[in-house]
Amino acid sequence: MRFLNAGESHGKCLIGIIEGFPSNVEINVDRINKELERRQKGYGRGKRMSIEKDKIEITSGIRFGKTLGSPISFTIKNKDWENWKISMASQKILHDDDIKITQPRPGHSDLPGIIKFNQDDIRNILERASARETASRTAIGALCKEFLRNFDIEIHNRVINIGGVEDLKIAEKGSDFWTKIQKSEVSVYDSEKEKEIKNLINEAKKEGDTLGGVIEVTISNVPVGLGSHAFYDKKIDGILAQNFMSLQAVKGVEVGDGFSCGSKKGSDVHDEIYFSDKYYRKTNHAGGVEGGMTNGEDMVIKAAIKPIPTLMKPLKTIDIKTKETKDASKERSDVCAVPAAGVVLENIAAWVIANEFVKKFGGDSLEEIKSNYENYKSYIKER
Ligand code: EPS
Repeated sequence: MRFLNAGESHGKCLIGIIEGFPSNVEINVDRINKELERRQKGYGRGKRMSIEKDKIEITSGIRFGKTLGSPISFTIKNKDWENWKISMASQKILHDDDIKITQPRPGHSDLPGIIKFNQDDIRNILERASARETASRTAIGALCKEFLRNFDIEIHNRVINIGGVEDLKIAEKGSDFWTKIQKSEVSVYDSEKEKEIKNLINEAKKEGDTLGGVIEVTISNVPVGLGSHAFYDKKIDGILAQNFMSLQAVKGVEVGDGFSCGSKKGSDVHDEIYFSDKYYRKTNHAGGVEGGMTNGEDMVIKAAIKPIPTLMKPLKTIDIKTKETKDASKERSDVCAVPAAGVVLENIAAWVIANEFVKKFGGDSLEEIKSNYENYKSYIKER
């Protein structure tokens, strides 16, 4: 499968196309819209989210609620476009030169972007760099989740750190674990930590500052053998890392114990192998990946999100027109978008897993893939 997306933050709409999606997959549009709604929420979001009400409009590839095997295309409207028709017009229209943004934000794509693309208005870079783009990637992932449902593959995320307040509690990981996290406004399990984090966000907002954090994504019921040890671009951890790093503001990705492996001994890092009907491990330091392949345990991937570079109390920068020291530009923005990023990462993971699944169990229709998958499962039972 492959996908393309397009759209500026304050343009008319976002667009996505997926090619190679199998036929006969039932698509529940309400569930896709629910994912889009989840992405819009989270404590610390700015005013833009009260303007938008993201909904997918399918324009091809689905008939009577089932995929056709032809390219699936869709749009998501930017309601805010009504307020930006002049400053984001595609036609050559007369406009005031004052609308140009010339004070790049440290940490943003502003400065490298204008140099690389030979622009003198930072808006020509920031519009596409904006995390608004992630609405279309969420929709693409949500379509993939519809496919993965057929194989009981589940993907969840939780926030384990915002601004230094950590929620690492997993001891009582019961049946309500994910439901409780989904209900939390900052995607944590511990309600005390939630309060602490919300206070921290309020403080950062007052100070004109922003906050980042760490997200953990868990993928369950993945069969052994997605990805491959045999070639660098087939290793599933490598593919996941590339896709996770491509999310705006991600500065680090860990699989399983990740960076902490560096200070441990081999005997504390590697998960011993047991057998009872099937191979299993009692620990999961590897995060479900060994040698670039899934090993049948839960896949656990973390991503570090830097604080958003748009500060209401701006950092110093250089004006690209005058070369004078100035305050960095301010755009309406979020104080903390970590919970939203968690939803996007879930859906990015859905894209990667669905794609790998289709590669491994290849076929044009859902039925064909299911039959290949069942064959593989019976083969695994014999191992
Ligand atoms: C963003 C800036 C804000 C965010 C936006 C990402 O938008 P605006 O400049 O319109 O206030 O709200 O996020 C979204 C629009 C979204 O849908 O997630 C940025 O500069 O990255």
